[in-house]
Amino acid sequence: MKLFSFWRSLATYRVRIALNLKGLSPEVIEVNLMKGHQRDPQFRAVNPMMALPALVDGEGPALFESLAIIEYIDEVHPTPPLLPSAPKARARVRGLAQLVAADSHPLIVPRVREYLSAEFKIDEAGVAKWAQHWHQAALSGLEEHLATEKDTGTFCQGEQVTIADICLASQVAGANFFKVDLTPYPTVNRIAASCAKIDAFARAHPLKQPGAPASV
Ligand SMILES: N[C@@H](CCC(=O)N[C@@H](CS)C(=O)NCC(=O)O)C(=O)O
Repeated sequence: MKLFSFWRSLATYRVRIALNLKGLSPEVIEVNLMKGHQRDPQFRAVNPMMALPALVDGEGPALFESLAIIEYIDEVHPTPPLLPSAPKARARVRGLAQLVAADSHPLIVPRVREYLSAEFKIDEAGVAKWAQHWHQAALSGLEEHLATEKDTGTFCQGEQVTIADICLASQVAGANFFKVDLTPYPTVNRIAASCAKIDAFARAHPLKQPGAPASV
């Protein structure tokens, strides 16, 4: 198994957590997003969207999109399960996960920030404000769901670690990268702290990966 990865990639962080939870250790191939290596022809042949992560399991082509990869890992290695069994609980977990991975994260990835600055001449402070805004939108949505819904427990869905917790952890790591104040989101913070105590989450953290700085 080969994982195309970069320390700072939040989507790859999600997949690393899932792999760790399942006890899988793929070979890691670095694609340096800060040097634009995702646009090199060799990686474009792996993932035409020129985005991380990509996972090759046995024969290619590579799998792409973090949530699709995580569900694949969960289907092939069902223990421990990353989705609850009840249909409504599964939909809630997928909804919380997509709030992060589909509604917020795509707005703050390098290609979007680079386009804002190159095409619209938005300065560094403006791009940071943009990223903070979309982080806050997702964090507010998560907080409202998690603080008010009875299914919330130690984790997003009761006592089971699910794909929603994986996504929540990536949202909080990204918020820290972009210096977003997390105090208005106490339930998100509490669940992120519970996740951080689990070795599979701790080892997967962006700042624990080869090439990462001590802090950002
Ligand atoms: N929706 C995708 C996001 C993929 C994505 O945009 N990944 C970022 C890193 S977290 C990336 O590689 N971006 C490259 C770029 O924006 O140029 C997923 O969840 O896998």
